[in-house]
Amino acid sequence: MKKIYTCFCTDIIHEGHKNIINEARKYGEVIIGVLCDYQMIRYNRFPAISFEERMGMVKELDGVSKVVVQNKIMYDDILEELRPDYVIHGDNWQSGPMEMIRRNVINNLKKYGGKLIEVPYTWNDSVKKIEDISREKLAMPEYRRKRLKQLLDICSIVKTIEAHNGLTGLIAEKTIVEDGEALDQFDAMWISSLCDSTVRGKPDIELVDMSSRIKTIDEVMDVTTKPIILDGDTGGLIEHFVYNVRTLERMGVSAIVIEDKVGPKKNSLFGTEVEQTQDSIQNFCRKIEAGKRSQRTEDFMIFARIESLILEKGMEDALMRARAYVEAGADGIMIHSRKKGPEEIFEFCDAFRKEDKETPIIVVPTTYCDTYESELAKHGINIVIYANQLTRSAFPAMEKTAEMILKNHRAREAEEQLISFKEIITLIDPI
Ligand code: SPV
Ligand code: MG
Repeated sequence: MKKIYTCFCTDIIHEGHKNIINEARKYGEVIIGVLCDYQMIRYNRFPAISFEERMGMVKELDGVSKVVVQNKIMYDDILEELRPDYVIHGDNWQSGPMEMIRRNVINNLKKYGGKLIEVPYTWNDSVKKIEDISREKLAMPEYRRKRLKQLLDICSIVKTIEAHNGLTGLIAEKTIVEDGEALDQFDAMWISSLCDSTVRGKPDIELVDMSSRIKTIDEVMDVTTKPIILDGDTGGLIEHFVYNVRTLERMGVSAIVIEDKVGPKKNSLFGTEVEQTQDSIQNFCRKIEAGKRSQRTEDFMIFARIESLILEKGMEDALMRARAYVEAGADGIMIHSRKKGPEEIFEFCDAFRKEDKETPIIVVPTTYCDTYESELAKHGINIVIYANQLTRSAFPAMEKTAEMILKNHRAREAEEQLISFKEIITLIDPI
């Protein structure tokens, strides 16, 4: 009996999958690989059901002889292990980022004389509806909210990018790259106070109020499924903070970061160039405690952001505050720095990790941008936030275009550096 293999990277079975199995059965016994969670979130989307449930779902299918775990998106290991006579796949991977995986399969099959069978990809209204419902489920508050905690369990470092409207949300949601060995995408989104203020032409001094910030979150949520971390500035008055925690939790936000400064705060990237006052440990702990008391689910997190290094108060102050904030119930510590190198961040993390192995550490490597994610992870950092790069790349591009049109008295010259609207709207899903 010949062996035929396919990998399922899905949390829902529709006629397309059944069609693959029916075709496969014509060639021999059907073995299905279920892609592990970590690889699934890099390659596709976050699974709406657990890995065990996905295994069970595939095991129940008619015509399947064996179900195995596929641990990597590339097929080298699994084909070496199983040596199937055939691999079967839909023909939808002949272009785009998945093409790299197809090439990998062909090369591996060549090694021992296996063959690739491609069947027409099943895409019709009913399959589209099932896929849409499955994706939309991920956008629902109860699914989205808990996803950050799930990601912290699965990923060595959760990659987070700033989004401040529907379009930047779509970029965060849909940008996917391949580097010849793997596919990659962002895990979560950061709603930055700096960018949310800047795109409105306002300073980052807690001037844009919570109602406006909530409108931004809603706009981003409307077109995305990835989890959201809100930059909550100082958190405001404790009496207001507790209400805002409830609202954010209900909306499906996963975490709020509050910084230990007295409002209205100024942006940390100004450091000591402007007058900024750090909150007392006691008062900030009361805010954390009140916020934690007010939330209603286990999913929502409050991260405490320490400004001691920004305000040049020293490492000991930062560590003392970290201890106190965790004690008060903070679910994570954001440590911020505006140094060009990561040394002081690493010093903090190494010292903190000696005492506390569990509490997530969050960093914002804007000034120390040379540092790779793998180095951050080595120092026990769990979440990296690229807090403003999308806004900073859009601004000079827009300014240059405006200048070109003014100088040339027409748009022809600017056209060279523009993409067509057709390309932009491919991001937008039709209903
Ligand atoms: C933000 O993105 O608004 C932040 C990070 O708070 S920073 O601008 O570096 O302070
Ligand atoms: Mg901010």
